[in-house]
Amino acid sequence: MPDPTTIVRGQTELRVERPKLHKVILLNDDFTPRNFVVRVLRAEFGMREEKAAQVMSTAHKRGACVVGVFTREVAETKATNAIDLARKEGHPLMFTTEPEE
Ligand code: TYC
Repeated sequence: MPDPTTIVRGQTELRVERPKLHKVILLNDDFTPRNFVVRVLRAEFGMREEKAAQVMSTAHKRGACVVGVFTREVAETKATNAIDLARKEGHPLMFTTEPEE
């Protein structure tokens, strides 16, 4: 956990901490079409075609790939939205989130 910082403004002391960041991880499966994975990465994570294809390919080969790092709420929302997109199209694609060390 990062050290808290104290900010002093006149009579007021504020203790601020950087929020802990969380990784969104894309998991491989044997069924979701590659081009659909790329489409989800573009739609939900704002990736360009080339980057999305790279991330998809890494997950395909290694079993998983970090998609991005966000505050906890943003990471969870993005993972949930991406899973929902896949379910709507009948694909088992999965994303997980975990705190960064
Ligand atoms: N392995 C899938 C296939 O061969 C493609 C795929 C890649 C699925 C990455 C999920 O995270 C994934 N159709």
